[in-house]
Formats: sequence, C-alpha cells, structure tokens
Amino acid sequence: MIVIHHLDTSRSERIVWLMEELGLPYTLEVTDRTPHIVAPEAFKRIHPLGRAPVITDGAVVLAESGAIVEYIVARHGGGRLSVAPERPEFPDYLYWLHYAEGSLMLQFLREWTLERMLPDADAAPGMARVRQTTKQHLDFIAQRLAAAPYFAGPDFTAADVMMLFPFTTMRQFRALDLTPYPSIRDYVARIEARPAYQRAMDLAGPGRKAG
Ligand SMILES: N[C@@H](CCC(=O)N[C@@H](CS)C(=O)NCC(=O)O)C(=O)O
Repeated sequence: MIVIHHLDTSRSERIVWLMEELGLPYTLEVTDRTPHIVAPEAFKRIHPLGRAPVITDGAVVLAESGAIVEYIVARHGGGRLSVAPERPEFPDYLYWLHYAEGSLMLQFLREWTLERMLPDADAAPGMARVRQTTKQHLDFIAQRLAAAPYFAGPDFTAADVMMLFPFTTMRQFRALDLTPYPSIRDYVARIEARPAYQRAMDLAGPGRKAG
C-alpha cells in the first residue's frame, strides 16, 4: 500500500490527486507546516531532504513529485494517464511533465524569493529580466493551452497533474494575475471541475475538509 506523506498546502496534493484519478488505494499521512511555513524537522526521518511529497511503497521511499508521478503511473497505473512512447503526443507529455518543476516552478520560486529578500525588488538590478522571464513562461503556457485542451494534447494525463499546482495552490503563497491569460483560466476551471480533483482537494488541498 502506498503511503503519501503530505505537507499541508504543498505539492504533495499532486500525488493525492493522481491516486484519486487512478482509483488506487493509499494511506494519507498529513503533516502541518511550522509557523515559519516550512516542514517540521520530523519530515527528515522519512527522507533526508525533509521535503514534500514523499511516498513509501513497501521498502521504496521516493521523493520528488515528478519522479513519484512517473513511478505510480508506470508501476501501479498500468500506464493509465501516461502516453506510450510510440504515440505522437509522447514528447509533449514528457516535456510538460518535467517542465512543471524543472522550469516553471523554478522561475516562480526565483521571483518569489527575490521579492521576499529584497526590500525594493523592482529597483534591484536584474529584476526586470526576472519579471520578463515569468511573462515569457506564462505567454508560452497560454499559447499551448489555446492550441490543445490538455498539456500533452487531446487527453488529460499525468502532465496535467504536474502542471496545475503553480496556477492553484501556489497562489496561496504568491499572487498570480491570470486576467491576461484566458486559456490558462479556462483550463484551470475545467480541471477544478474534475471529481477526482475535488476529492483530492477535500483531503489534501489548502482548505482541506478531512482531518
Ligand atoms: N521539486 C520538488 C520540490 C519539493 C519541495 O520543495 N516541497 C515543498 C512543499 S511544496 C516543501 O517540502 N517545503 C517545505 C520546506 O521548505 O521545509 C518536488 O517537486 O517534489
């Protein structure tokens, strides 16, 4: 049985959502953030970096949300919500699944960290370029969602499970104005209507109702 170690208001909601989409059994262990909004030290007993998500699956201890998503889909999902290598959508599937953490979250966190560290961030050298890079990412994503209903193409996949968090729960930490991006707003609304997403948010979203 997979155990999901979930940190309140965090990326680990992705894994709860994935399990709900796949209809797989799991145990959810929820940990609250400290008053400094980080993970408690005890999280390091599960994985040395003390970050969420982490899953255990028998003897397997696995961190990093993208790796966990690929692991679950491949080992327990029978390939559901992934794209087979021979399909034309396979490169897009891989790209967006990895882009979510490898590029987009990195950029959002870079900007957010600078805003928090610098008393007048917009006066700092290089900040205009950071803001411009964020806009470039958002334009790029908006273009993709204007051309396809889901990131990998016609079907909802695990790439969507990776890509949603920056546009939903991440906004609890840092405002993000999506007014100029109707294709992103429509996409978020469509995903938020999914029953499995709603179940996952009830269990592990920022306003979780259970426990
Ligand atoms: N790239 C990693 C990021 C992991 C990460 O930084 N998780 C955050 C939660 S969203 C965390 O555990 N923060 C707690 C802390 O900084 O102490 C992933 O996708 O799993």
